[in-house]
Amino acid sequence: MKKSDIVNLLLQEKESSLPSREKSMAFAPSNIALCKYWGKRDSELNLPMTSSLSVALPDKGAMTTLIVQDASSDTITVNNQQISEDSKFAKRTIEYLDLFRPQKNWHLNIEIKSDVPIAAGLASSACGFASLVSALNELFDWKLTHRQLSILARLGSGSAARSLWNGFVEWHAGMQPDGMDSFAEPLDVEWQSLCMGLLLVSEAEKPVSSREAMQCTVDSSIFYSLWPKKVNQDLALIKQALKTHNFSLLGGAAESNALAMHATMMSAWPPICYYLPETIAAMQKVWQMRKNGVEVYFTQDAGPNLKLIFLSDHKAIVKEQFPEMETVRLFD
Ligand code: 2P0
Repeated sequence: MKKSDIVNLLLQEKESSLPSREKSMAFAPSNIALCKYWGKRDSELNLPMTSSLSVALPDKGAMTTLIVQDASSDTITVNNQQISEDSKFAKRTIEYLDLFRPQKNWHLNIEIKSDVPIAAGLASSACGFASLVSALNELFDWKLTHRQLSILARLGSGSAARSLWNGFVEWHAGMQPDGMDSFAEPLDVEWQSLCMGLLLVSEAEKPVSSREAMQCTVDSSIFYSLWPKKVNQDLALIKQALKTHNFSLLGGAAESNALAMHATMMSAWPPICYYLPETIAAMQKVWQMRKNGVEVYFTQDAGPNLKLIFLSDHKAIVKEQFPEMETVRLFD
């Protein structure tokens, strides 16, 4: 099955394929997975091997503005800088837009304002595609549900399926070959005292994209066969922790899940290692703090940066240990 088949399925009942306005805009938050998405069962439709669970960063995301333009191609600007059509980022965006063009010669000016560095393991593609599909929904007045938008966002980037909501979100792996049961949903949980801190080790573009890293891991790591089992366990623990506000359970399961994901990468061939020396040093500091009775945990995505997880009572002491950390808002 192709991406275009899914788009046709979801948009077949829409009366007109032409946009109902000239301009639209939409914001989507980035999201940090507490239980990770790592590996696909279908790489055309970005169907995951397992479910995953994230928390949104409502102040870190992407605002996409779309303006219909009378031109021979699309133009893309990111934070007011025009992006070359030949760049990886532009190619991926244009290819995604091709799925929705009413006519071949129909083009857009796409302005993306992003609070997160592109491709540094801070979910820039998640908020990018989620805001893009939400802006398309406005432009064409499709009136799609968030669940349907989650499916369309997934076609751009898997983790984008989770970026349609604030708060905790679970992306169900689903089982159908067409992926119509692989969408995300918000969880009815709030946790005001839960804090997250971004520890930027490097903003440089990652040497291996998460897409390539995931594929290489699935194809070559002997440990990958254990990953679905690990996710099932961690997902259950994390959901229980959210329900009961059990912070030790949440932090432990999230940290262990991230470490296990990186272990599958290191056992891939060619090996994939997103750790920098500073990443390891920060991990050791976190472990030392826990030994000293300060409950702080970390999670790590496909990049060297860490996200620290702690409760508001410990904010001052964590900040003292990691002065360079940026605390991000999770809830209103
Ligand atoms: C996650 N990551 O759950 C995991 C953890 C990175 C590490 O989802 O190929 O950019 O576009 O579906 O979504 C990053 O992978 O990959 C990611 P594609 P995506 O957040």
